[in-house]
Amino acid sequence: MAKRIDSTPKKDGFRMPGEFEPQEKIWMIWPERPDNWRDGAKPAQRVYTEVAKAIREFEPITVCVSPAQYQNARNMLPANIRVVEMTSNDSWIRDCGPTFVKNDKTGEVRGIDWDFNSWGGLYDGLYFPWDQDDLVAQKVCEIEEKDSYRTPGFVLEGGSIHVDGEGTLLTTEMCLLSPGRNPDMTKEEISDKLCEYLNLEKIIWIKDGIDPAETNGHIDDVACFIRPGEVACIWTEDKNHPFYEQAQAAYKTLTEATDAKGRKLKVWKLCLTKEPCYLKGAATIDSVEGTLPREDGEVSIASYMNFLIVNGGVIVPQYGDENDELALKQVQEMFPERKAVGVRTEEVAYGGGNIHCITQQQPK
Ligand code: KQY
Repeated sequence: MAKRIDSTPKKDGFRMPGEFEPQEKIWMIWPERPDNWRDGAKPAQRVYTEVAKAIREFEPITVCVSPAQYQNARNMLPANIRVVEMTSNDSWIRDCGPTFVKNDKTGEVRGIDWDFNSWGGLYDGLYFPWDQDDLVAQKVCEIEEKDSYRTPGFVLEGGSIHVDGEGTLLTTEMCLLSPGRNPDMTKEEISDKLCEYLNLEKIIWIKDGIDPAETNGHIDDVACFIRPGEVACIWTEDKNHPFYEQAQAAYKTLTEATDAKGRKLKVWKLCLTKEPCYLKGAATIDSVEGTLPREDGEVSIASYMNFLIVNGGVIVPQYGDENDELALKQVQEMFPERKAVGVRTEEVAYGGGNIHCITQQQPK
């Protein structure tokens, strides 16, 4: 039986592990909504299947699917991938699913069920309603029989944070201080909340992300911990690149930062795509009130930083860009002990996300 716990992870001795720590499994949600995904989500379903198969080479994976898509997903996904029926509003489990925390003494894993409001609620959220997405964390914890913490009134998405598992968190001011999340809380109050729930001593604030219109600048497009004391950061020397300023500023912040243990960080550079990823097939995306109109040629945010670390591997987004090979090589160099595997995911970028934000890891 999974219970709600009326305490905080820090008080109970739980901490959020780094993504590079051992994992039990990965969770995904099957894409289907035709007002986000082009061509009735069929190309996205094929790409999600490729991502799921790549992950399954390294560890178990569960895919959550609506009743309407259950049979299709079950038939498209290999038998060694678990499929469970679950209603949702879209397919972004990193953001609406639970953040798992672990007690190192007992080995117990629990979930944190943050409030989810579609990346900004009625202020600048991406779709309405989001009530079913907001239930995903609770449902995953029920299925896994993991007790969970609730944070009523406190909005957070998993893609807006990265941790080193040793007391340090990376995030952006653009996202966490955005008016659509927790407008009545100060930066200090937000920091205190994160420290209490994720068991942290230090937050490194990067100013801006690269997708203000979608997630208000999630950190997972910009930088992440690859192991304690070491981070990867987007990088370009091309002054005309649309993300030049953000990459330079993030790199400077990280090279000047120390972590919770007082270490100076080793910062690895990860290239950006040479060319922006332009949306194609916008005319096949249903137009409905309450979602942003879409047009061919608009820039889809495509960052190699949105890779997923799994047991023994790293699943790296590829976009058919000149820099795909270089990005894969750079990630492989960061993780000599893991196998870097590229998967073409421009289709996911057309829907507003990438490998990291369509997956959630459950620690061992
Ligand atoms: O975390 C993400 N990148 C999700 C973005 C959702 C976009 C919905 N169109």
